[in-house]
Amino acid sequence: MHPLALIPTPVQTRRVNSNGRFHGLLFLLTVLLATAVLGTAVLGTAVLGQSTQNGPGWDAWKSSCDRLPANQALLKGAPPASPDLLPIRRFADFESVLDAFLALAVQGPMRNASNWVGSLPDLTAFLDLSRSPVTRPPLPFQPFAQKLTVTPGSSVLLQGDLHGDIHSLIAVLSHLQQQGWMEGFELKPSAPQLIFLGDYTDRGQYGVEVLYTLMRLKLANPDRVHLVRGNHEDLSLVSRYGFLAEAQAKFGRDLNVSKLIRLYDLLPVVLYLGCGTNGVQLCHGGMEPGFDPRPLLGSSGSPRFARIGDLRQAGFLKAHPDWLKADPKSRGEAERIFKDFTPESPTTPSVLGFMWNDFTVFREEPGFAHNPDRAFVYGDSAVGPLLQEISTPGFRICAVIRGHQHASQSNPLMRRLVASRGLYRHWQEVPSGEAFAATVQALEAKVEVGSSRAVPFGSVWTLNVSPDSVYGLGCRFGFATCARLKLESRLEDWRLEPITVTVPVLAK
Ligand SMILES: [Mn+2]
Repeated sequence: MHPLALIPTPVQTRRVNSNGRFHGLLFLLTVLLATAVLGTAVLGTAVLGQSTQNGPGWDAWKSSCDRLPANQALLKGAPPASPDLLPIRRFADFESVLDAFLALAVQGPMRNASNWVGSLPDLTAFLDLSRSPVTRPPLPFQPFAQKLTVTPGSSVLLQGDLHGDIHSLIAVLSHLQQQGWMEGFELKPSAPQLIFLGDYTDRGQYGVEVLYTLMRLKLANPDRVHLVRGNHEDLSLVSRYGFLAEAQAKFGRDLNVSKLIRLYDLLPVVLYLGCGTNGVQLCHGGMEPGFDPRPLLGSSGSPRFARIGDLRQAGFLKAHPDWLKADPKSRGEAERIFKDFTPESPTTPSVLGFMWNDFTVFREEPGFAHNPDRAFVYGDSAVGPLLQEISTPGFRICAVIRGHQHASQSNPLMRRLVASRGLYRHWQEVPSGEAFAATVQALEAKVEVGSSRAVPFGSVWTLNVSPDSVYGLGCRFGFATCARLKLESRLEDWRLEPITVTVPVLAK
């Protein structure tokens, strides 16, 4: 059966409800039974010391990906690629890169207990590649934060959701090569570091190829490529939204699900990037007031890691009686919903905000609200004060840059993302009938569209999702965006620059 036949109709991301999880688990059980023979016996055989020579060179890889039909063409009913056309035909070829990626993660700086701030995770379990969320005993959920510092004058490139869109990823990387920043999979010494903000798979048909490309990038540039964990880097989501079905259709019985999903737990759910005494929160979703990053931010050295541990959302409210005081309805909602808990998964007993939460579009919308179909939504009045509270004198978190908030049908945020060249700063306008209905064309004259933008304190930026997807098709855009963040000593001198790239397969 071809992958397309297995994959459910794309719908907008929803928070996993008990029904959804049940169906996901049923599906997962089927997949696990099918792979039980291979099971976990092959785990722990990680190939050590492999770096860049794990597979085809860049040119060969690119040309084999270029032959694939676009997701948009498949969505419009075009016949899928024959299995012979798939760039990776055997799980073993994917697995050798996955093994090297996992080995790199557990042998890298996370292995060293002195790089962890605060209470350590159970490193024995955390670094044990024979365990995963589906082994017995299961790998415990131990999400973690990472701090990274760069020197003034540095820049990083940020990429939003890819969702199985290999054509956009290849187009962006090709652009970086044309800029002289990359050669093959390798970043040149003068190039910005690459930071990917999660949601690599699901919804598009090429999650396998996207993940493979990202792992190759990491292996070629271990200290300069960073993968953040999105809400789709989670077993229950990939069971429901297509990636496991895609991988099973491509690799059949050889697929080792346990090993495949093992990598998610080795990705930070938030990356605090610092420069001098200022920094930025980079994550997939949004705010998580239950986590206090100050010990991590105040630590010396880079990179440093901290376990998220217990979330103390109610504790945060109690300690900050003034937060949202001017907005009693939002404050009341937070008091009703916030609790102190130990996360058991990204969605239980409540969502992990770094992976799941959202932001409002307009100024003067509520500071805090709960979207029962998804997660918590933060407004302008909540975020600035929250950033102040979780900063330290030596590391002020000035802004948030993230992905995640996308719809396959045109809505106010999607129109703003398209109008602002794929990089939208929230809260530029106040709500009105006119603003809700504004077209992309009208918005181009209203919202920031420049190629170099200041980063004010308290600003929140959403990066657009890649276009070869239900999103590009439904919202009628065909360009991919990554953003270059230039960091200097003074926040006033920071700049965010959207880089838009044509995706050739969509221009045909
Ligand atoms: Mn997401």
